Amino acid sequence: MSDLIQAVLNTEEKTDLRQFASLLRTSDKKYLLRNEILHAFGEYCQNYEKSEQFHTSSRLSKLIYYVQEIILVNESLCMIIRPRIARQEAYRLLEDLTIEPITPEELLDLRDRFVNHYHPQDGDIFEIDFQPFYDYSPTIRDPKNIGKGVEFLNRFLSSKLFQDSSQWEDSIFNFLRLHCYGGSQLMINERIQSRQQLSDRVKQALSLVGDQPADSPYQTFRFDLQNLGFEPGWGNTAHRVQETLEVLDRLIDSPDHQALEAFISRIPMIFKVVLVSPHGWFGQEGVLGRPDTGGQVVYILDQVKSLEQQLQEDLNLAGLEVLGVNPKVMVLTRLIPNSDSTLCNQRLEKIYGTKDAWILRVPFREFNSKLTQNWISRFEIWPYLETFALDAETELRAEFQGIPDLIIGNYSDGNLVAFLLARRLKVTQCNVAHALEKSKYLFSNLYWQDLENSYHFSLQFTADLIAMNAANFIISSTYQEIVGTPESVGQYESYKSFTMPDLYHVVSGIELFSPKFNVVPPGVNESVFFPYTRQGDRLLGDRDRLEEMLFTQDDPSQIFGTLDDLNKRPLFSMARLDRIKNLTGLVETFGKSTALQERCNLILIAGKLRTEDSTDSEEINEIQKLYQLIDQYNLHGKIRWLGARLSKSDTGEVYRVIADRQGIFVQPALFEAFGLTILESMVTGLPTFATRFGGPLEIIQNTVNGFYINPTEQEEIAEIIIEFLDKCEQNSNYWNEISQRGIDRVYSTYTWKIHTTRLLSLAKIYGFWNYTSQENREDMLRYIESLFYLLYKPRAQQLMQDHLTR
Ligand code: UDP
Ligand code: LCN
Repeated sequence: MSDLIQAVLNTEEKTDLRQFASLLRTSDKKYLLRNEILHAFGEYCQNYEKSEQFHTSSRLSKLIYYVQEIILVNESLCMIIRPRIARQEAYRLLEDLTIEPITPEELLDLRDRFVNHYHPQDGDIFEIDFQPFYDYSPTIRDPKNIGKGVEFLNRFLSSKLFQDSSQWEDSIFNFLRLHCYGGSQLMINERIQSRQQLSDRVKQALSLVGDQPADSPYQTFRFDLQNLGFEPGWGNTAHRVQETLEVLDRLIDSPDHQALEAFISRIPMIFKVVLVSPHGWFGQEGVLGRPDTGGQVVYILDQVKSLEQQLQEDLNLAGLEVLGVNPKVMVLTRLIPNSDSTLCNQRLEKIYGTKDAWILRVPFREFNSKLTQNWISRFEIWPYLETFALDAETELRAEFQGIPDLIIGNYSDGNLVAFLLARRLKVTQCNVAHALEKSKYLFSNLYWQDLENSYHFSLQFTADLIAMNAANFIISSTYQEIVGTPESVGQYESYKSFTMPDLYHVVSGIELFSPKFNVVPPGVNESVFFPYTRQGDRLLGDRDRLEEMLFTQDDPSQIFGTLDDLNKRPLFSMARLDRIKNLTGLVETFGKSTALQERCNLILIAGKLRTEDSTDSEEINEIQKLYQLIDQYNLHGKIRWLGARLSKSDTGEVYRVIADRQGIFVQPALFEAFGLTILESMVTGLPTFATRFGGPLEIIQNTVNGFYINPTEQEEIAEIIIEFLDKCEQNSNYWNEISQRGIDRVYSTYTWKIHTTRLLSLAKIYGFWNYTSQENREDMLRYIESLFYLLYKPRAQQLMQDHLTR
């Protein structure tokens, strides 16, 4: 990148750079983000009457395109440049146009200085640096391959392992001996004593099963195989056993990484899984749409069902029915004694549609009953998590009659608890972020001290660093969740280097090129959310009831507004009433556009209608703002706002009722980590307009199967929707085309079957590599523990003291 700067300095564009820099120096803004920089450059081009070609294609414009931030301190102008994904460089530009590189450490100091928290006279600040722990582990080279960790790891480690055939055969032999379930040995027994013997016996077993009819059940030749040294786990029929043995035979003779993956994926290694999600209202009914309870709950409940099914299928295929082996899945959450008519005060709740999957609720210890008896915001729960993990361990051991094989953490708090549990139980830890708050709140780290009372980011970001580094593998819903896009920084990427002034500097918080990252997007519950055209699967009674509720029913207790003209096209949105969901922005967009009001009715399902019914400050603010906007733009007669909490099946039907009227779905969030509502509306067949900031950018292919909108450009949103409506008028099939392509997109790419097959295969392969490569993570885990005990815990205890005095 310094080449690009140099290129600017070597041409007459140098004068432009000087003028642009001096313009910035005279402005009031001293910290500019990318949008503001682009905007300022646009203004510069206009004021200096620069050509369009200069604005968009000059060397300077290219340089500006890569600048993420500009910080003005005294006379120097610091540019933070992101020349490509997952890479950051910083330079200081002096008035005489001298350019100097800035080291990451200097940059952190500079940021501290910017907020007046730089005190070198008091000594150095604590630096967190994870890089040394990653220096000896393999890393991906090409940023394109970030998020495809397991493929890389397989290829890399296989080639190392296969170099020495005896070491390789030892590894697979020892690994096969490990497996047992409830005291019964699986895969191979003590009749096979060495790797040489394994190779011979595989050939004998192959000839034995080769003599059986392909579909003969495993039971019929089980004991013959046992005599040769083979226990259950190879397959449920002669054909399946033969296939598995053949893969192993090939692996022993001429190993290759694909065969290895195929073989490991067949070994029954996972029977009991825990999913951790402590903070929210976690239940199956009456919880969605509450503050802190949205997509994460939907994601986990759907994932559990699919996971149990997939585990059962895998175990049956492996032939474990003979041992009566069944999988068990537990969702670990907090028990909330004052549960506001939900089941969140019940210790165990069976998950519908499963055989043996449960919600296990463990209460926070009663430190301050005013708090721990009630729901408390996710930003306040940090002091309770360590004891929660300890209590949960006892309960999980009792429920499983042993320990789980895999622990999946969810969100910052669940990932921290997953780390504590996995460390104690020595079990594989998988992380799912859902949404990392750091990038959601602008300058959340730089001004953490001002935000601490409301958000306690010092605890959350420390917990994130601990959990993401400790995890054996991380699954993300999108690529950009890890490393962003060419224009924007990824959620994990934002942990790479940052300052928490006066607390610590993170010099290297996470290795983004680590193979621990894997993109595994979620799916959508296909029995609830399905195309509106599948009339036979819809219940007429529900349809009519919900149609009335959406458009005409008079029930002020949960519905606000009446519609003057029922024939207008419904413009629908549904979300929790968080600031970031920006439903108020959508109302404002609608309010400002008379053209939209002439053609559409706005239908919202969101939060609550009355501030007195909410205890969440963001929700209260949003409720007030919504009413204020409705009055300001006089939207009476044009908007319906439902503060109702619908059952899941009703939610599915609501989208379809909107689609019956050829409506559209708009998701206007300022940032959306993934966005399950987008999958739901698309699979229903609703043309979907969703924020371009976050996951929707990967889900939707713009103008093919949906549309991007920029939530900060309200006029433009209205224009995009109106253009769509115009096209629908010109071409009566246009709505159907977009609708069908949205449906196809979800079925081809976002299903739970794809998700869980991948997840289980990852869990097995990471388990295998952790065992065989004997990767020594203990040094990193000890470092992580010291962060937990010396940094996190004292701060959590301090917060607890604050709670006790409230
Ligand atoms: N949801 C709901 N009722 C509401 C609001 C949301 O049932 O009032 C559901 C919605 O159908 C979706 C989930 O909650 O399944 C929201 O997930 P998403 O990923 O869109 O956003 P999150 O709330 O997790 O940020
Ligand atoms: C949290 C979010 O904010 C959403 O964007 C995701 O879709 C949801 O979790 C499920 O991962």
